[in-house]
Amino acid sequence: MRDTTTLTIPALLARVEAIFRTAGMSTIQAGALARVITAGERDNCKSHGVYRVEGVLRTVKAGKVNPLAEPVLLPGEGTAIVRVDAQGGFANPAFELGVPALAARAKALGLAALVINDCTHFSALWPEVEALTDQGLAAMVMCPSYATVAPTGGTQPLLGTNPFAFGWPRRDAPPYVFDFATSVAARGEIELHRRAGKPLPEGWALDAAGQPTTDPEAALAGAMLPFGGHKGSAIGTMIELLAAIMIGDKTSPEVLDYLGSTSLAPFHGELILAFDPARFAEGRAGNPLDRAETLFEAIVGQGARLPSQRRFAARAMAQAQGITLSAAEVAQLDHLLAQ
Ligand code: NDP
Ligand code: PYC
Repeated sequence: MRDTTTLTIPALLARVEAIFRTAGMSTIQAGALARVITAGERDNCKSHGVYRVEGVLRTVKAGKVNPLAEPVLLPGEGTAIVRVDAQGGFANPAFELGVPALAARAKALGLAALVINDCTHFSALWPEVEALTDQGLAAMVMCPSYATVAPTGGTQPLLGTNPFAFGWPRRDAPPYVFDFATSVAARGEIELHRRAGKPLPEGWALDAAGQPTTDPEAALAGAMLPFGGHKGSAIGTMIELLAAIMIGDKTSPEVLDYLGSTSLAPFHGELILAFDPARFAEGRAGNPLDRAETLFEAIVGQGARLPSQRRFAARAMAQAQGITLSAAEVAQLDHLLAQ
């Protein structure tokens, strides 16, 4: 058996979409999911790449997501809030439906929000941020997940790994984008360590007895830790407040109660904020996009790298040479297609 297989980006997209269609998902759901998973592999973000296909199918089989859902746009005319009811389907097609209205509203008002309710969400947030930076907008995206992270000073899972992403548009360069879990690492990273039989770095997790552990199994059964101590703990809590409680959707503990397991993709809401930098700077000296370039140059000038630089380099490589999957990953995709 070959160790690796290299596929073009469209070939991987078609393969992932075919798996979802064979599992009974609609074109709207299957297409949006295949795009985000393929983008994860293309950008070498393995924690939200093809390994997530299995979890999606498990969640469909468990009846915890509607594979045929048709999201509904509730434009909220006259307000800054665009809402999409995902109708129990995945967040990604709901986002694709809502983003044109969000961008138009942000350009008209200076800032606007997209609220997505009643969705299953398992993906990286940077594709959503980039959909807005592509339109010249700055953006923030956040959502809860399920209770797997102990607040700083505590020992029991309560907060989610609650991802937070930010993007800033640039004229002649890929956007400035960061996207991370508010836990030390995404739960997907812990799972990938478990599969590879590798210990975790110290400081990532506690075991079920509340003691520090580097054993991925023990970490999955215990609690993950927030990044940056009390600071990450507070940001994770803010996400529970804004992207769960404020939008009338499930908090991470409520998601875990609803699913009864972290082996299924979490069901909750999502909050996306879009800003038009030009509108915020009206009447002030200096173009905000130009001033931002001065800041980025100063960062890079010190030898630091911008977030997403690694990802954009991986994307350029995949676009030129294709996406390389391990034999195990290919076998898994073949197996899931045949199911
Ligand atoms: P990482 O720690 O891998 O990366 C976080 C960010 O920091 C990336 O934007 C990365 O850019 C950047 N970065 C890393 N190293 C440097 C550096 N030396 N200098 C500057 N920037 C740097 O992310 P996580 O493991 O925390 O999260 C991974 C993914 O998991 C995210 O996409 C997140 O959305 C997703 N996630 C999704 C959840 C969900 O419920 N849907 C829950 C939790 C996480 P680069 O990529 O270029 O390295
Ligand atoms: O990697 O932490 C994670 C995660 C949780 C839900 C989706 N991804």
